[in-house]
Amino acid sequence: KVPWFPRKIRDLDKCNLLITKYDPDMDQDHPGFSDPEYRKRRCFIAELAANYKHWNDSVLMTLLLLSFNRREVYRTLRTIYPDLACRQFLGGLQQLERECGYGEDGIPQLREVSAFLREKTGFQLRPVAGLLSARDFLASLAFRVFQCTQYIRHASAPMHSPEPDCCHELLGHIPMLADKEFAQFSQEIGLASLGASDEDIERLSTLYWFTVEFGLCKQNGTVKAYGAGLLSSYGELIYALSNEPEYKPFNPEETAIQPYQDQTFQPVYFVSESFEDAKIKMRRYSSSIQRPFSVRYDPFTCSLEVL
Ligand code: H2B
Ligand code: FE
Repeated sequence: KVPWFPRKIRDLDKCNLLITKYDPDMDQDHPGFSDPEYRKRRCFIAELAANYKHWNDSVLMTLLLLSFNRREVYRTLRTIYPDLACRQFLGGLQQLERECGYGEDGIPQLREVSAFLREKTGFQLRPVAGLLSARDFLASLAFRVFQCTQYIRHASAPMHSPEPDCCHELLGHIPMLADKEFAQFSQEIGLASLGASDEDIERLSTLYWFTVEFGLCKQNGTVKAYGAGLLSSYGELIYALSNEPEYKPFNPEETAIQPYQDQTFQPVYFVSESFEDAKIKMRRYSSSIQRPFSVRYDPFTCSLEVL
């Protein structure tokens, strides 16, 4: 039996299964666990995301959040990007600095960032209250929708967050989603996930993890970072590009079954020759996933043709 999947962009309103194990109300190790003010503000932001509907984006806001640590996160990471980030990331970030209020003093608004992405690659943002199930998260990518958290990490731990937060999204993901080739790569992982078995979702999640989150790629003979988990973590970005961790060439069959870590740095990273190369390999892998139907995305109606 084929699991339910969204067929039109409006169906993403139903892709809202949250995984609460790392949120500040559930996880005793969360830096905000014993801060009632922080938890209260998080509830307020979570409610905005929960009430969001595709046809009514009036709550697509950001960071009303005045946070003390935002400046520190931005400044620290910004200094190491020129050496360690891939050129697509640097290009996207520069445009966001010019056009969307990115910077030490700016508070980018999600509505504006979403409009920016739409012009670049057709990606758009929708707010989400926290970590989403892999199936729901991947499904939205099929429609070029990126589920974006709106809250910020706790001020006591500016360099680390157990869950995705707006620093991770805005610094890690958004600049990459402004690149056409990368946007295509992301959407194709999403399309491959629709109606897939739980086992295939698990493998696609692992692929997502080692590419979109922790991927490295070769550029002009050196290795650079393109994964958002790296580009939003000062410590791991430096570690990943030091000579400590193991590197393996990106190869979907092997990458899909590599065990991974969400609590500490990765012991191994996968290096792609280029996005073009990663996309071709990923396509070959996706076409080997058994489904009793095939899907085609119609960009005019933002819906799927299921054949
Ligand atoms: N949910 C949210 N809100 N942001 C993410 O980056 C995210 C997610 N990543 N759910 C997903 C899971 C990823 O780890 C893969 C697809 O499992
Ligand atoms: Fe992420």
